[in-house]
Amino acid sequence: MPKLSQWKFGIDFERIGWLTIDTPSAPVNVLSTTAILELEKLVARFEDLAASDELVGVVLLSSKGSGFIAGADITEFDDLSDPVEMTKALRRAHALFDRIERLPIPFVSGIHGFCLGGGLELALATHYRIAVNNDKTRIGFPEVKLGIFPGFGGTGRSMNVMGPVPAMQIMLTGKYLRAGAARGMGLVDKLVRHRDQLRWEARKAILQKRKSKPAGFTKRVMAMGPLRKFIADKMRATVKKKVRPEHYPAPFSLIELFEDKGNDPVAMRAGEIERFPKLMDSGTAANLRRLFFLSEGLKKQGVRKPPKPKFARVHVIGAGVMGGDIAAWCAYRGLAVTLQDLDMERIQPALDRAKKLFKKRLKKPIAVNAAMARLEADVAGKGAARADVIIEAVVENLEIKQKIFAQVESVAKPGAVLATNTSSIELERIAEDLKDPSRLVGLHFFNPVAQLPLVEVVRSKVNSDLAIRTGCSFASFIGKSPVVVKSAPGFLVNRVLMPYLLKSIERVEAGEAQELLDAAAVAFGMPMGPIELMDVVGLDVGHSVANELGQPVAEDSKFARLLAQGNLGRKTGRGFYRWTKGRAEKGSVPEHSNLAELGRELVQPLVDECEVCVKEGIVSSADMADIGVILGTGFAPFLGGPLKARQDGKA
Ligand code: 3H9
Repeated sequence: MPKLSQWKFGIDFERIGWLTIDTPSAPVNVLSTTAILELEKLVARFEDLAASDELVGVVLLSSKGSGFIAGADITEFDDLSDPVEMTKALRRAHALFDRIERLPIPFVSGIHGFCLGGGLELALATHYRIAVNNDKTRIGFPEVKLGIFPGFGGTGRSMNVMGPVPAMQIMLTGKYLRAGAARGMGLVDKLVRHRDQLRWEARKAILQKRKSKPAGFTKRVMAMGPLRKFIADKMRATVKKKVRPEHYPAPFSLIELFEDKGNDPVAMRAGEIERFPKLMDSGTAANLRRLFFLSEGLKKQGVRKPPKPKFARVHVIGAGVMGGDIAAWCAYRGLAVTLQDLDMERIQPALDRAKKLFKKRLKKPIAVNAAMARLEADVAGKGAARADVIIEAVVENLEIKQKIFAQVESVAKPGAVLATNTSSIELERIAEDLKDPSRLVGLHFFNPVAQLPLVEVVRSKVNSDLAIRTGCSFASFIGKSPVVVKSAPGFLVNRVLMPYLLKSIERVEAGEAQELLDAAAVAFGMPMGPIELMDVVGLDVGHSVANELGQPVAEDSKFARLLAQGNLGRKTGRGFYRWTKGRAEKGSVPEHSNLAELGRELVQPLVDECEVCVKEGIVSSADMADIGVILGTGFAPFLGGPLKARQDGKA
């Protein structure tokens, strides 16, 4: 046997070979260059052993609890961006995966946990796939989120077993499938209940020489003849609603490849090698990779040393939009939540909204009911004494907040997190009357809570490092991304957003068409234009944040008039735009020679303010500003964030 650092291999008395991947000193398995080189040697050995009848089949498993394989090793991608080197590496990996597919003995993959990207591509090159049917299994192609598409033959192979349309859908969206769905779509051949059943089931599959079946004719026909062009056009139109080819070329390149070669899985694979290196070499891919690692870094801000905090119960005070939605989100994520307000009339709308969220996300009535059972109305506030985390989200009034925390502190468990969702009051003042002010942190969520991933964890002059870390741990625990910010007006996101929104509104007041400015910001890469965004945020909210930042709205402005008339934006059906069914009614966009350049001009105040925030220590680094602003505002991820964009001369 060759010397192995990434794999383990042994043959049992039935001549079945057991191959285990175990990436050294890493929490997840990845297909690094070394792993691929070692696998080449292993496969050569399998070929010899199969020829001499010493091996009747191979089972591929993972030794890690986290899952099967999380894909190719992204840390190597910067070194692989040279197109010539990349092409060589791809050819080599393709040749290896083809040899695996051609082995004369059955090769079976046993999948648990994450099976992603290159990991799924390797599993697809094997002859039969068994997956554990539990909540942890996630199977998919996240490559588009890294600015590329599957490059180890996954395009053609997934189309072969799933049919071209479902395969394209999972590659274009990067969505992960659970085991049941993957089985239903043909990506997986067999399900088992527990991880320890994988070996037995794989053994049976080898001895019975089971083989995955290609997708049936009705599925394959979708990629034949003129139908393929029609489907490619539809896919392009759908993707274009979300992203632009000049910003995110990967999904468009994949659709072109499908349009060109989608009727032939083998040609599709060859086409991958031609197109992939260009994508990998793009600024978009480099920036999205950087964001992946920055996001990974955010997870590390929590408590590192034992005892690690445990989160089972959350108590939320204030059942308004923010408090109610924070409570619903925590219940959705599996926590037991009590929601307190003055009476049931105030709590009921939050429970109704929570039910809508659970129905939309969880779908199955049993799961919806279970989530509803986890969310309890608590007028008396009894939940505070049992909670691991207590979040206050009442009106922005210092005295009320101080009173609440004085009460809460007297009943809270010693290690419980005390958090405020304030967006404008200094933490130091809220903590003034606390016996232990070092406990209070800010956990600033964004509206809509279910959609926006960022939580600003607010560091004051008095809170402890442990309180901050525990706040970060909690945010990560509920699936949000924590960014630590200094307690100062607007923290990071509102602070950088407001000058951009207000300057854009000034231009509208001076006579420029709001449709033009909004279209320009989108052409630059923002998810929505500034005027539309102000309507979505709400003019009342915008007004109060502007005041808090010392940038009050001029009294004789259109903004002030709309506000006085109660035209607060989307929520009232009228703001800068009229709104019907949640959509802004926009007029046509006036001609402009360079929309993206105009958009770039519009975002300057945001980028300038980011620089100031870094200088003033609102966030600890330019990287934190970039990831925070992307997560909080959707600022052009393909540009890597405002400061990276400026550094690259793009903003
Ligand atoms: C691909 O496969 C392309 C191919 O088609 C063709 C190529 C030519 N590489 O997030 P965690 C690290 S593209 C390198 O805390 P979790 C991660 O940085 C790849 N490192 O765990 C972290 O390191 P550290 C397609 C990786 O349970 C550690 O593992 N795959 C990779 O919260 C633990 O991670 C993806 O895009 C990787 N592929 O989440 C999946 N994956 O401890 C990317 C993880 O030093 N990975 N690491 O900070 C993920 O989305 C999450 O890590 C995962 C686990 C969901 C798997």
